Amino acid sequence: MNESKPKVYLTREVVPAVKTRLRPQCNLHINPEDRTLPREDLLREIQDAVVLVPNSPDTIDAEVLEAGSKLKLLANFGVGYNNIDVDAATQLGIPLTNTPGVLTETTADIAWGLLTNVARRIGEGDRMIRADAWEGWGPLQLLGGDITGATIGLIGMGRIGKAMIPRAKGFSMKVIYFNRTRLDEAEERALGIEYASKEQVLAKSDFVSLHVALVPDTHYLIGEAELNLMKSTAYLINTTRGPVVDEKALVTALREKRIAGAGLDVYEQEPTVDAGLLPLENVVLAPHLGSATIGTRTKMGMIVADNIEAFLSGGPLPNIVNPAALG
Ligand code: 8YV
Repeated sequence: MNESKPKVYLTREVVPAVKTRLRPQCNLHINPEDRTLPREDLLREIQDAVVLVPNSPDTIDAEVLEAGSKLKLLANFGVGYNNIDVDAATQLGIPLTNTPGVLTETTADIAWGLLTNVARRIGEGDRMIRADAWEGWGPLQLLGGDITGATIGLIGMGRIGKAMIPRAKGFSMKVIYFNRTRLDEAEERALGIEYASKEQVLAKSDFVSLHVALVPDTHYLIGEAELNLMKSTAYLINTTRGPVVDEKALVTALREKRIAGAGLDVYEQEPTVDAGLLPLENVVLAPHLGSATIGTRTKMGMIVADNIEAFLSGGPLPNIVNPAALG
């Protein structure tokens, strides 16, 4: 390791190909433990880091950024960056990059997996078999909701929201959507989707899938009032960020069967999952697996490396989120 080269600190491991690419160019340090970096370690490691590669569980607030007096780049491993105080980074002149595009299909796949799993009660069946409680086929056993031909409501129509459309069309579903900014009508026609208000999407859909970024406006986008608008036979799928849904309100809605079920990949206080969710059969719980494939995590790492290399060579940053940081 060449100590004269700039220190690049990764808060978590990456696939070997990414390390092979970065090592010759920098002084690469990686959290040696297979767990979220404790805050005191982050505050220590950032002191002499020139580049920090954070992950979504790391809180990169003003205190952390100010401790990084040499910090010149935040190369986030992930597309979402709600864990980073972007305004503070911008004020300190620290550019932030992310990894858009490469996890779109993978995240839509996990949303689809949760949707099929919860509607067809696969998790419940799996638990029944493992508990040695399956007494054989039954005509009324684990009857679920129909997917083919149902109506799906997509809330958020960015890359991942759009990637849900061909999946839904493959199941002959009607697709309605709500987005802060409506698409133009020609695009809606081309995609075969209909715009509706958030309330109408909630009221009309058999499946509601969330694809908005977590920003102040989308915090608790789905709470008690919104859950009450949904059909009692409908399912909620969340693969974006936990705080988009009021988890306590969701527990109540699921417990009281005000909705049929939910498929969740994200939680309000990860890795803590509201204890009320755990005994419920009508929810499928995944541990933030949205981008977790070998191919996607490799591509994400390569985008992180692209941005670090661009920074080291003084070139433009391909995925800068806060250009104002550069003045
Ligand atoms: C990542 C994600 O696994 O990219 C995102 O926004 O949520 C996930 O794909 C996570 O952010 C890693 O830091």
